[in-house]
Amino acid sequence: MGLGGLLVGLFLVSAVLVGTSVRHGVSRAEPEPEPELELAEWDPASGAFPEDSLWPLPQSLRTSPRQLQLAPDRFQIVHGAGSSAGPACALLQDAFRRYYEYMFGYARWLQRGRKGLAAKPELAQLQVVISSPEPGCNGYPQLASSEAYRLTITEPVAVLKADEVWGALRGLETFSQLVHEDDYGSFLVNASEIYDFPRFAHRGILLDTSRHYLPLKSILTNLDAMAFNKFNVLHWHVVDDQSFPYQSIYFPELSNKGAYSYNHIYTPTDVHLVIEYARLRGIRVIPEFDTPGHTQSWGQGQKDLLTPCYSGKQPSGSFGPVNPILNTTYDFMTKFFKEISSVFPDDYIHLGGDEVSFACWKSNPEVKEFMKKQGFGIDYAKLESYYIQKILDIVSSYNKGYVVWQEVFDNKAQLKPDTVIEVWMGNNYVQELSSVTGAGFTAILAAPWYLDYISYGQDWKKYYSVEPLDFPGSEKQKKLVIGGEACLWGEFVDATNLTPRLWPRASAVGERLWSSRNVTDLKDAYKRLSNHRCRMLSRGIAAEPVFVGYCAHEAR
Ligand code: CP6
Repeated sequence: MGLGGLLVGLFLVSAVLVGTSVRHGVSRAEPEPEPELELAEWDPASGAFPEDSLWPLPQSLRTSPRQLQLAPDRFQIVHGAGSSAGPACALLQDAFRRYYEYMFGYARWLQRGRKGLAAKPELAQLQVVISSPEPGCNGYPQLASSEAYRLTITEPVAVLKADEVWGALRGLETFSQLVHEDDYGSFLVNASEIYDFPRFAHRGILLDTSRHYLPLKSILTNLDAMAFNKFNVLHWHVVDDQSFPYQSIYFPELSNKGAYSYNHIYTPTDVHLVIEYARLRGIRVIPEFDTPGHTQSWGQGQKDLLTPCYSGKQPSGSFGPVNPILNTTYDFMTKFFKEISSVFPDDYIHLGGDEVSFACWKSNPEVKEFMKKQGFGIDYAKLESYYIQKILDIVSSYNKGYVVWQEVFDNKAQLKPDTVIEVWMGNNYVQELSSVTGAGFTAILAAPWYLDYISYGQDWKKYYSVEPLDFPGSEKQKKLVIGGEACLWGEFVDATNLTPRLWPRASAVGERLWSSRNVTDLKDAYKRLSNHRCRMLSRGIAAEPVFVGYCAHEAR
């Protein structure tokens, strides 16, 4: 973050809309006994509620009117007694430093020499306690990771308890959202008790780096914004028809020929950087290598990979999807996915499988011959399934799970029961969720959240009002929906408009996937989202306005 970002960060949460709305009913999913905290009703005369800028709203939240003051030059975030993590945990040390900066910015310099604190009790420390020894600080977040945390803010110390470091990261974000600066430059936090955990385990953002190349910086900035919104999966749609920016170690010709230029690539170093930056924020990176369709760029650097299309008896000179009838195709894919499986540490790879056009396969006499031999008749969906099943077998031999777009399920491919189906077609997604989970498969919902679509007005409300489990099905089926993704396809998006197009509209999806099902009040959400957007702005994220209004920090 630049100097400007830090300076505006100082004046952050004085951006409050006066609290006229009713306080939120928050769920109490909490199994443990309530701690002893004096919790009076909030006094509306005092202005804003402390939770007025929380986003996404925690599962359980109790705040008291009792305000504690933080002195930037004394306040510390430290490892608490009994924590399985200590100062050797680089992930937490880095997070402590980051969140200190978000809360105080340059205040620690400006406040040197300030007189002692006013009559308010001081909060001296935030102690972070990790209870489980696994996965430690060097592991990667996974689908089954715990992101739960408990945050107890009382004087003289606040305690943040989490099973795993991932929960501590989420709790640090929440703590930083509760600390606000008053009109006199004091940093205050209300005594509070929060117990929080995500409603869905998979909360993703799809970025498309093929239609337009996204500089590394854009990707990293977006990872910051994801952490501010408690997203935990970057679905990296890295290659597609238009370009192949992934620099392969085994097959360098793919990007040499298929990238927009020699510079429009992600080197192995770049890829590692993205993965590590994401890990430090508790974000998984799931790469998508979409085949057999959407592969025009692959054909540039890998001879005979694509199907030659015919016009009449002659090859037309154009190419179609990956050629599913050649052994060389599978030799290539075996090596290629071996590399991908070792470069990307996540347990899952996205294998695409969407929008396969059969026209070219139909035109090719050798493909026709193959269809006959296999007994597929004229059902090209069978040929697609034949191809996909071979790819799935290759990838599972590397001990990876896989995500595929819904057509792979719709075409009735033989799928392993642990296949994850991503539902993207907008017309019938409610029924599709029923069918996918009815067949026992795990599902991710993307269909209602295509954020590359824009329209006049506050379309965040439309994204916010989606209820992912509102489909006909049993409790068992509902449990199979592991989450959702906000997709930002890249046809009309590059580094100039990526951030404002995503944020804060994706924040609406973030809260839907994190918070309790009953958090649906648009008026309350509007107030919190507007404040949250100002906070993102002050942290260096060029999030667009929710609607008319202002941010307090921008006038300083
Ligand atoms: N690219 C790829 C796309 C889309 C898909 N796959 C897409 C299709 C329709 C809409 C938006 C995006 N641009 N590879 C479908 C998953 Cl409306």
